[in-house]
Amino acid sequence: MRVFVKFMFFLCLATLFVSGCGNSPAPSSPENAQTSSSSTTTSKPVVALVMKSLANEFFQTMENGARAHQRAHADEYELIAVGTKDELDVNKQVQLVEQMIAQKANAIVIAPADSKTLVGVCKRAQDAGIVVVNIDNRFDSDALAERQLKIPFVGPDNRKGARLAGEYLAKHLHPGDPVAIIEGVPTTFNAQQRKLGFEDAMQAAGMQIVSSQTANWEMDRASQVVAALITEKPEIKAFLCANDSMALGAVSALRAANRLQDVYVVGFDNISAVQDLLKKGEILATVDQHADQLAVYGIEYALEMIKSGATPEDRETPVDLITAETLGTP
Ligand code: ALL
Repeated sequence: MRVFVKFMFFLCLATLFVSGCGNSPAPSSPENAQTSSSSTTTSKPVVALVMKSLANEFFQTMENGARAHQRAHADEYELIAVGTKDELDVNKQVQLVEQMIAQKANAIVIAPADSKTLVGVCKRAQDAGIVVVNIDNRFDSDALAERQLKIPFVGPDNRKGARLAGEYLAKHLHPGDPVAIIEGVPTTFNAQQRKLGFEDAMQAAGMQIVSSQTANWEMDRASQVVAALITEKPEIKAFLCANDSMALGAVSALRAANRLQDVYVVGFDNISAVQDLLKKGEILATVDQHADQLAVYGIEYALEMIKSGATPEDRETPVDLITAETLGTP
């Protein structure tokens, strides 16, 4: 029976590429399910990687890393990789998890767009016998406890990562200098932690945080927020951005205001789009959280859990400071 269900599942996925299937999303849209598979009938476990905005290079890198891992372990599992169109589409992510439950994936590896909202649907997945692994952005511990849920987390210490970038920035500033924080989506644990890490570093070095505002992880929003701030508070000496998309937005606003030479920007993620700017000194630092490996660690956990039935401990993944020096720029 199970083999038949899996057969129907893959048949359905194959059909997607030709005609669409039920109310599943259309092929080649960001949220579309694309399976890395060499056969259509299999008894291999199916792992679903559920990401956030595929418009963000961070998640494209994550997906590429996961696909490369699947190709190297093609005899061990099948991979479905899905994501949303933009950073705030939490409901779409809930639907994607529901879709993976309906398709009877064996495991769901999820980077939640919101630390609380996704907990309910992940509980439904677990109740349906699906292994769930939380990567990148940690679920809210109270929301998990309320539902008596145990889901292992695989991801970095975001506070530590942000502190690294803040400490490096502090060496380029003078005590008392005014700085601003550009936050990610405030309902995500990693955005909250990065804000705390930036604050730790700025307070320790005696800087003055004159503003802390969200730009929801998004480049365009960050550009607007920074443009407004630099007009309102032209004395700001640095913007600490909780991801690189927002650091890129900050740079574009500062360039437009002709302030790029005298205001520092730091980011988080080490996406390739910031590399040139780091080398040119337009972004001072970022933090590599190894997007290509993050999902891979989660997938390995999921495969282990499918085999053993046990829930492993949380696993901390590395964060590294990236600057023009670490990139080898003279
Ligand atoms: C977080 C990631 C990245 C990313 C952001 C945008 O969960 O850790 O820093 O830029 O999501 O969705």
